[in-house]
Amino acid sequence: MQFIDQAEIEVQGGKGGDGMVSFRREKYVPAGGPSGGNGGRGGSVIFEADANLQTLLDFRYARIFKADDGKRGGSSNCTGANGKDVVVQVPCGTMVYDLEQDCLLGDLVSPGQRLCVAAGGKGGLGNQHFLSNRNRAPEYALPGLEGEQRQLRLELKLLAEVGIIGLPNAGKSTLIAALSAARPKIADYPFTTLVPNLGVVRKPTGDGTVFADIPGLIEGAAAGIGLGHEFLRHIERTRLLLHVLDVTAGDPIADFRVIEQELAAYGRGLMEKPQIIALNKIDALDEEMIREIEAELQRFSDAPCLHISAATRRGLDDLMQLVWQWLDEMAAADAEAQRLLELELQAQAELNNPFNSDVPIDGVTYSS
Ligand SMILES: Nc1nc2c(ncn2[C@@H]2O[C@H](COP(=O)(O)OP(=O)(O)OP(=O)(O)O)[C@@H](O)[C@H]2O)c(=O)[nH]1
Ligand SMILES: [Mg+2]
Repeated sequence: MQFIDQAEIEVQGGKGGDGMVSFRREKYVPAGGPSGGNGGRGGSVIFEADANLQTLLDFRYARIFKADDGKRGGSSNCTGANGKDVVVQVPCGTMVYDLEQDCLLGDLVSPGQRLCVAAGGKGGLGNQHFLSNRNRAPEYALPGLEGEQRQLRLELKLLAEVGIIGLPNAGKSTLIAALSAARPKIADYPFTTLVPNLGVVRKPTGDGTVFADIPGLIEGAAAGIGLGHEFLRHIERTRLLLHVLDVTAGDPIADFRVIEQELAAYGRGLMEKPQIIALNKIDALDEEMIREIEAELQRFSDAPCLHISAATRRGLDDLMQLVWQWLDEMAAADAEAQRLLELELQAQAELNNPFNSDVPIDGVTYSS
């Protein structure tokens, strides 16, 4: 499957229906009043996040989305029918930007979440609205308004909690295949993986967490070399990085530094993300040399170093135990931060409540 994670499209809300000019014609009533109804509202274009979609591929082919126009108002004060909304399904993790204004309109994260990207125009008022003492027979009505029109840029950022990063050929795909049901291509040459692979890894409790195997990063990735920008962008939303390092490579320390430099050069908080180093392919190197690599690494990185062999699954249990522990700690810290925020908001609301204040407001002192 082709992985399309950016698209430019046009969306247009429907035009509102025109208001109607008409007059009542009733038997025995010589001059009936105005009875033109309002036009219906134009339909809107609405995005909806769909958990079953993985890419923005569909937007390669369909680029213009237009909602129906509202119907014009009728006689006898009948309002015209509203135009039908167009609901467009997008993958979870889609960020929607207005191209002209260069601003973020919204971020569709959870399944079912909706965002109106082009509102339909209002229907025009019918002539019944213009009846007044001075004008008993208004001959005019308002036209419906145009719907909103926008050029959008859609950008998909994967919603994975854990990002598996490393140089090409480090064993990232082998690791995600060992941990999850994902079956990416694995081969003994660099750049086997060209699009991120997602895999759901089960905790001992049975809950699933999404891991992403990010295609190999290389020197210059932060400057866009080797699709680097595309891949680094996906790491932005992960909570934890698993840095896979091939201990059998010529210079694992230099390899580690290449990735660190790219994370730092890209910025946007990638360097601040919690990181675990997985020294991979330990089945193919003697233990003493692995310890030397680890000692050297720890001179400039305080990330924990675990020894694994993704191919033979050695060390994976210990690695995952640490991953779950860190994710649990982060979730607990988030919950605590949320609880404190709510307490703070509650305290502020109480302070602002006039019934809790002795200070006179408008000359009156409230007391509870
Ligand atoms: N001996 C040994 N070989 C491994 C291990 N893990 C991966 N390999 C081999 O290393 C090679 C590269 O593995 P991949 O999983 O494709 O590496 P990758 O990091 O996904 O590479 P790219 O997709 O190119 O970035 C393959 O030949 C794997 O069989 C390991 O633990 N031990
Ligand atoms: Mg791969």
